[in-house]
Amino acid sequence: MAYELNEEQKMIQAMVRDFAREEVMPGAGERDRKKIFPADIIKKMGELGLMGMNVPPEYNGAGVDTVSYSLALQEIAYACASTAVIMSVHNSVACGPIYLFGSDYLKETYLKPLAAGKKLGSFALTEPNAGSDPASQRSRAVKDGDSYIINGTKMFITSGKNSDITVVTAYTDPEKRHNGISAFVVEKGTPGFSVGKEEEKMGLRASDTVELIFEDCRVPASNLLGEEGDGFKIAMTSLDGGRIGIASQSVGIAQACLDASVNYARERTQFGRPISQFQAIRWMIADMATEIEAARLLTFNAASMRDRGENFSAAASMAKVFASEMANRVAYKALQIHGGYGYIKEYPVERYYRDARVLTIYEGTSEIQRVVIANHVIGRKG
Ligand code: COS
Repeated sequence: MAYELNEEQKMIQAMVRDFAREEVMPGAGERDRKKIFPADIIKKMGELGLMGMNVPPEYNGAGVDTVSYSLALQEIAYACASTAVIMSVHNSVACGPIYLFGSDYLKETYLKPLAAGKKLGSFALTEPNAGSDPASQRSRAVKDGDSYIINGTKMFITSGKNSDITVVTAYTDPEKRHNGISAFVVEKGTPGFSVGKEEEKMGLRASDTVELIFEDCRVPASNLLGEEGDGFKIAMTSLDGGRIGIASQSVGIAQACLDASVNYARERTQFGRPISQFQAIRWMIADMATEIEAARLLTFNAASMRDRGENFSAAASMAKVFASEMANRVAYKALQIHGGYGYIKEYPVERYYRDARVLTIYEGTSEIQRVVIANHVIGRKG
């Protein structure tokens, strides 16, 4: 690999690879078919330090860098993409904003159990009419004494049903548009906060995606993240990190597609020889391997920039758009190489193909990533 890992990064990669292949991979197909949330696996991941990877040890995190986080996510995604998205959302957009913007009180109360893996986190920004354009959200939070009263409906929330703590955005001052959105930490069980419809998805079926409903939900004013009006920037900053997570998930799924294809092509004999000896298959595999390597390097680049404290927004978008689209091309080829066997559930590529599809959609569509990249390269006004 062109990217040189240090000893700690190599150790984390090896540890997570062993865990993922021994404990996460075996049940992945069944969890997908039966929509079983991987609760026991998430618990073990907490014990291994995978649920607060970039959070310092003083808040129960592992305190490792973003490159290590990416390596770990790639390994989990290789084994089970559903488990990987739960891990990514928890680390990047639940622990992330509380660590970066939360008061000491919020860190003590919510970040510590999240980073220890004792509680699970989710992130509620999207609404039925506000996906790519989060500023068009309608949720409202009105100050009332020492509390805020939140009303609104959030949609497509990963882990919304199984999480204990949610970071939620709502307008405190709709007149101010971007600068009128605030972010709050809301606990499961808070009166007025309930889980609505659960979606029936094409892929990532072991991870729940739900509607969250806030009806006169009263949260203490101390659960405000940052200041009133910081919500949009908190969400955008968190999503920058989240996009490195999704790029890593994409690389993991694609690597699983490649390895499955190489194994299959060596075993499958047609016209008297293994199909791995036919140029049509060899070239597909060569392209898959090359694209995966390119995506991995873009992902490590964005992660390293974050670790060095540089502005990594555009780099994260580049990694996300390239890796997610790459994973779809690679999954398509993997299924093609498997022929009819790729289309049935006995082989895992059928699941990889379905799981890969959402990668170009969630945490910012490919179109949004190109907006971010173009703004960076050309400037907002050209
Ligand atoms: N980090 C910090 N601040 C950011 C930021 C970032 N990555 N991106 C934008 N901001 C700030 C801007 O600097 C601007 O601040 P000022 O008002 O102080 O100048 C403010 O946020 C508004 O930015 P902008 O005018 O660019 O906002 P737009 O509404 O035009 O949208 C995009 C910008 C499209 C990039 C943004 O809305 C986006 O990422 N949308 C996709 C959201 C998404 O990923 N949804 C998926 C569901 S969440 S799982």
